[in-house]
Amino acid sequence: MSANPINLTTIFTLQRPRVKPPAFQSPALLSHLFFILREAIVIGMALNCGIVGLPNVGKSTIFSALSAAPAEAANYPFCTINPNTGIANVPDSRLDTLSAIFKPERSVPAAVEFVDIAGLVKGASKGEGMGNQFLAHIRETGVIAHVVRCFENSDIIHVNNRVDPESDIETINVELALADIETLLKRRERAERAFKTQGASEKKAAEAVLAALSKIEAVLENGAPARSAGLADEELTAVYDCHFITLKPQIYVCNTDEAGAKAAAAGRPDPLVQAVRRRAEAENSEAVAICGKFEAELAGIVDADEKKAFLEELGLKEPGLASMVQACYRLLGLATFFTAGKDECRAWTIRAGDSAPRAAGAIHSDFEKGFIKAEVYGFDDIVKYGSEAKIKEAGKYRLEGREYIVRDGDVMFFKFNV
Ligand SMILES: Nc1nc2c(ncn2[C@@H]2O[C@H](COP(=O)(O)OP(=O)(O)OP(=O)(O)O)[C@@H](O)[C@H]2O)c(=O)[nH]1
Ligand SMILES: [Mg+2]
Repeated sequence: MSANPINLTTIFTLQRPRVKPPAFQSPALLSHLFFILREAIVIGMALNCGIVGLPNVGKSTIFSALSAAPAEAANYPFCTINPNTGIANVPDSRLDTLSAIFKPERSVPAAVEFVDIAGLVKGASKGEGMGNQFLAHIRETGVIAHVVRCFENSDIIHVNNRVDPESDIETINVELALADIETLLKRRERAERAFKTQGASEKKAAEAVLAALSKIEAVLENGAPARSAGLADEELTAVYDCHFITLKPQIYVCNTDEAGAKAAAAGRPDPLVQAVRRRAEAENSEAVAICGKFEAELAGIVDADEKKAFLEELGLKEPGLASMVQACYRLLGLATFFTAGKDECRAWTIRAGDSAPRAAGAIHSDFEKGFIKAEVYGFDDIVKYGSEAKIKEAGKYRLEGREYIVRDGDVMFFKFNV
């Protein structure tokens, strides 16, 4: 069999076949669906993220900056009454560097989908405010970005009339846990009914669901998130259809003023940001500090030099939004590899630890099925040597096989047979 290199651009224009979920018939099928959906996070839209927080903390401002889409942002609580979905590019300066070297016709970053919902308030799960009805819109996202107000401004109303990140976080997390308890109770009722009325295999499935639900209930009742229940894969599969919000990884986004973002960039976060960081660390999560207002203005600047000058004002190397997206990647255990050529330079999202054929499958399933080998070099190599020819001369251009575990930042070219 001879290697059959394919012009990647012809593949990129192909429509990716949509994965059709199997019917919910048996635990095995359900488990299959769970893994297909987990795959979809990696293969399809790459990553999607739901934005939560109290009203008026800057969610829509950050959302607009992310997607450069006009979500309404206004100085009154509950301004957002319709969920907004936007697609943002994953900012990655490595892709810019590759594009500067290869000068391709197009440069395609990875994408993240963001869903912005109305602010939640204390009592949301009992119908207070407007946020609760929108929680459904974030149930199917992969990660939650919890925006916390860390800027003082007496002109911008805070629902509790004081800027207090710790108490704000508690309010939101309790509401999310209560929303999950509501889902849990409904699911339990269904499982109990199935247990009483159905045949042996359905009984067994219902039993598995009930067991997983009681583990989750125990933590939720203590105000802790479902993810702290430490469920095994089979248990997660059993309750997959509940889409528990607190089962998703959550990052905290401190919305600071410009001074706060500057201080955080210089490694001297202010006390409000520090409080959020402590909280995030205690949960094995991450907190990023960004100035939503600044990021929204930055997103409107097209000229690269002007953008750079604007960033330098805050002492930033890249937009704060980049650190937010990167934190989501880390939490979800995602990684990036690149394809680079004259036609196109492109960033692809995979799971950290994926093998070369799996990475090939992120481009097209045929690449994975017919995988023969991959030509690989590291992003650092192209920076160091300046061209693929020089990388080859230096003996750094590698051929890797099926077992190769892709490293974040690898530049790859796949050879395959169909
Ligand atoms: N000073 C300052 N104001 C900000 C910042 N971010 C947002 N704001 C202002 O705060 C107000 C509320 O911002 P939004 O983005 O609409 O808040 P939200 O969290 O989406 O609010 P709801 O949709 O009502 O839940 C707007 O007037 C913003 O301009 C910031 O970083 N600094
Ligand atoms: Mg809003």
